[in-house]
Amino acid sequence: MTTVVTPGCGKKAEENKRNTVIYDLLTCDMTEPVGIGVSVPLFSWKMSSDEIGQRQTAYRITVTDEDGKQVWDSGMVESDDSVDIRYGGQTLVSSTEYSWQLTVFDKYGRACCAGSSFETGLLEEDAFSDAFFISYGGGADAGESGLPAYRRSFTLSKELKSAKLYTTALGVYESYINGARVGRLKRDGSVEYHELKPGYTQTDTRKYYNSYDVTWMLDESGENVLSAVVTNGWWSGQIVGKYGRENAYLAKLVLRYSDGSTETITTGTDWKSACAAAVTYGDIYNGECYDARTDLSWMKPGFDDSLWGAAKINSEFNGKIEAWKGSYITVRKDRELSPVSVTVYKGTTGETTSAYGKINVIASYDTPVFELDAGETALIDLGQNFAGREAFTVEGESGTVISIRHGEMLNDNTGEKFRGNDGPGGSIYNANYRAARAETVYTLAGNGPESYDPIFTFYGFRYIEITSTAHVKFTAVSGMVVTSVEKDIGFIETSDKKINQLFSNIRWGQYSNYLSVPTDCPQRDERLGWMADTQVFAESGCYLGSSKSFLEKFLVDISDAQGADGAYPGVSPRAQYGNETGGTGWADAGIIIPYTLYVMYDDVEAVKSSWESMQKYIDGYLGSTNGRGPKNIWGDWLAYESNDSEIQDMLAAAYYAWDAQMMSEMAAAVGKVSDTEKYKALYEAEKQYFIDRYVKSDGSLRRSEQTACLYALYLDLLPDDNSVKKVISQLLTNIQRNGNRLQTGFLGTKIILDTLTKIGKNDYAYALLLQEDDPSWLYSVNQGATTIWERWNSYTIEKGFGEVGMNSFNHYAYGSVAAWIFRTMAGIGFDRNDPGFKNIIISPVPDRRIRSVNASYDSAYGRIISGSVIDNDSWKYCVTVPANTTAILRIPLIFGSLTVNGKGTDELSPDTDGIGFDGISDGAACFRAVSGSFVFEER
Ligand code: RAM
Repeated sequence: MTTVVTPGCGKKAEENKRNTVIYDLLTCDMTEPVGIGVSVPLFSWKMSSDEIGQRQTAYRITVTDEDGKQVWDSGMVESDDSVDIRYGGQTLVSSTEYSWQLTVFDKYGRACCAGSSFETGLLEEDAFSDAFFISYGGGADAGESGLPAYRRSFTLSKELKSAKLYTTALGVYESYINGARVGRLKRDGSVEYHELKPGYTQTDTRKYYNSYDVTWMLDESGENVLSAVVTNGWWSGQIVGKYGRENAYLAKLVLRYSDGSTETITTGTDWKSACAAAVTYGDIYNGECYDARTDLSWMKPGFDDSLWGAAKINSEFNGKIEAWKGSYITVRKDRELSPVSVTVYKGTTGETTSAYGKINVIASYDTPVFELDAGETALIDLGQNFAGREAFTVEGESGTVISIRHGEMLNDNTGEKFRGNDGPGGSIYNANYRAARAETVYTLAGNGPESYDPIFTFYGFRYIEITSTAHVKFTAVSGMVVTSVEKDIGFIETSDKKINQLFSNIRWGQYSNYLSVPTDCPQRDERLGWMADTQVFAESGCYLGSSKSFLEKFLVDISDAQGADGAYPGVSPRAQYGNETGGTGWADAGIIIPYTLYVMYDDVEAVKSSWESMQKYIDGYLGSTNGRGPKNIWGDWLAYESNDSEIQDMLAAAYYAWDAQMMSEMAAAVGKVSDTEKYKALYEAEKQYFIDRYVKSDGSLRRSEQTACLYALYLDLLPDDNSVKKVISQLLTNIQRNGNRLQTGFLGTKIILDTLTKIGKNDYAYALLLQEDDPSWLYSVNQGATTIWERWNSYTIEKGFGEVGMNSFNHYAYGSVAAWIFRTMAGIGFDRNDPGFKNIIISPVPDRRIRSVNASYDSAYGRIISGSVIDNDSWKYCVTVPANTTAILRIPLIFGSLTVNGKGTDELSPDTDGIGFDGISDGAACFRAVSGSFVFEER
């Protein structure tokens, strides 16, 4: 059922002339999900209106099943809640499509209706008790080079009503029906494919299954074939330390016939297997090999599989199999990349003992239509660093092998070795991938143009280099962006091109690193759920792209990875580095992420579901440290200043205090009164612990590194105003001494601009943001970055490449600045006391160097829009507060006079203008507003 939006339905339709609509109906944070695994779905929606002060006064939800039978009527609920409303009806039945109808009553009591749907997955605990993971069982084909394929042929015996397919694997898999890749048929007729299934979860603990309605894919009149191919993925690949021995597939196909009968096909020894796949190798780190000459008739009906052996049962996995959770990994078609240049080269010139020389260019093209001979290399620049894969169309003789290498950067100049180059100037640099081979190898079928893209792997790259064993002609090449970020929700454009580039770099960092789990980087032999990277970026991620269900899923990974002592590891799911647990700033992600979801999306459910795990960490693990807090492992990672044990001790106490503060707020949000007090007291105790050890008798801090000062100020860990003044002066002196440059690593950078804003030093914040020397955000922009780098100077035009051991060009941690840009430059902030932007803190701070700023943010309650223009003698700031929300505004008084929607502040009437003046405080005019659009002008 489509999300139909009918303003003013029912009796009162006539009256509702105003433009009030209900939109974005979500079930469990997804639009019309198929295969939800919960018995209590959550419903959300948004309201938009051009009427001042429009809001929801009540709602009513009814849910009906496939037969039109009502299974829930919430009745009229007087409430302005529209996020995560819990289902309260009859027990839901597996594999059933439900539709829900929503009536929202506005401030006049007028009705506004909309509808949506969801489909349940397999809700029974033992849903897969009759299905088994199957692996290759051996047989006559054992010498073949293809990966094992699995097939099961069946004939529909009666008229089909529906066919639902539930599948998962040990390894990354694809299912096919009659040769076609299984996907979700959308209402517009397009097919949505889910990539890299079943995604990354704690390898031994949990697998998610995918649900598809495949009725449309089956042939009712004859034989059908369900088949699958499974690759290493996050099961037997190096990324999980080669955990699993054999890859395996699991499926359950539920066929419902029109006569009411049901038939179920499940994986077991009645399935056939053979080394028959065209994919000969598939691995996350290393890439994919594909032989297009492979006869794939086995995927289709009519194939005689009598020579195939029986599949064997694989019992390596003893964890849980659950319905898919989180956002899907998909190809962002709206972000498909076309090459910006194609260069063909042959060999090198000018090689010396100290330099690789330069590539010897023989042709260049501005479209991806080109020919290539053996011995030549085509270098393609996709113009943007990203995670995903290439797609291409090629013609050539059967058996010709093309190999594709990937890189984020090009070697520079004449390939001087002392600059860190790993090849001739102009060729791909990928020494920073370390042990990840990251290569596509494709063998041509040779029967006319053939198209291909490797779907069992992903690369982090901007450039590809193609070589071929014989003459080939390419007619298309593109970059396919693979990500868990389903849609962008926050936008900013300013008059400053470099800031815009920075912003774009951060967004691409999110696409690239929100991929099944939040990763550190998408290219080298790592790509892991590093927890500090995740926590420092989480708020920015929630501003930029839809992150709620993605991070909620990660919370499951986090608690699966948690140790028996309550310590969270440095990476979740636990893989390589999994034994480094309880590290300051890394382990604390277990509390910071639920908190971030709570403040950004009003996600109380995330708090509730993580509560036990969070308590295990704070009460259990941290509680046993006698007040010192988490362990010193990485500290303020990659800081330019000292990151010694005393600094790390200070950070440990600060994070412990912060954890307590967040727990206290979250306890209040879920109605745990005694816990609220308990954690408040814990915060105070930790504050005292910090003061006793790190604040000197004159009030200053024992250490004046930026990160030490920042945490003390940000978390209010200082004893009195005098001490605050002293530490502010230590911080500012440090920044000045360093020429207005930050010296912070991952942990300090997250809070540096927010802290400067908090202490009223926005001039310093802007100075750091607009700084162009090393280290600074714009420094890497000036070095040509299209994503955020692991180090501020991962590459410099002056000196070349940074230390190869740890030098990612797509590491989003320093992108944590996006949250400050939204909050301060655009003025769109959440209110900790009424989170999820239900009440919005609008507090823009302009800087004359950035003439205009235009931003919007699709919050959980609707779209907030802000725009501003400043020049020498005037400033104009416009903001839209969405329906069913309120706002507190602080408008800095920069010029003499201020008007609001053309009126003086004293002429405003909250009733008619939707905004009331609250007076002046600290140089800003303060207001309270209901929904509406407001224009502030100063001259
Ligand atoms: C690196 C990762 C990550 C960081 C850890 C400590 O290997 O890339 O960014 O969190 O180290």
